[in-house]
Amino acid sequence: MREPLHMMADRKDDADGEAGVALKTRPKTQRPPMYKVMLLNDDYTPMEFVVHILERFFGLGHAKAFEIMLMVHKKGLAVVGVYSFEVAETKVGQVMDFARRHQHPLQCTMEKD
Ligand code: TYC
Repeated sequence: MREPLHMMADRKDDADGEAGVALKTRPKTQRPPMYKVMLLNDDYTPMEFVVHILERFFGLGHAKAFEIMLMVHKKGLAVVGVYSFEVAETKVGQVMDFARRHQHPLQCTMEKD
């Protein structure tokens, strides 16, 4: 049976017989913030082009890419992945560049998860 923390506070480390120092001091581990990358629907970008983008830049298989493209088409937008800031920024840049080079108005954005 463990005793309340306030009673253990002024005793020597192992007085409770648990040698529990490492477990009791639990420093807050900081995880980096994550970012959702989203595709937005529009009326002009061809469906196959969006599927190609999802395969090429997000590593999705064809079936999954098609499914997410359809979700964007129907709902207006969808999250296509969640990444660290730098990776998310790179993906957004790659998609926007590729769409612009092919003269499609496709929009890709990111926001904090
Ligand atoms: N709505 C487009 C069309 O009907 C297809 C589309 C899907 C466009 C997803 C953008 O992010 C998008 N051709």
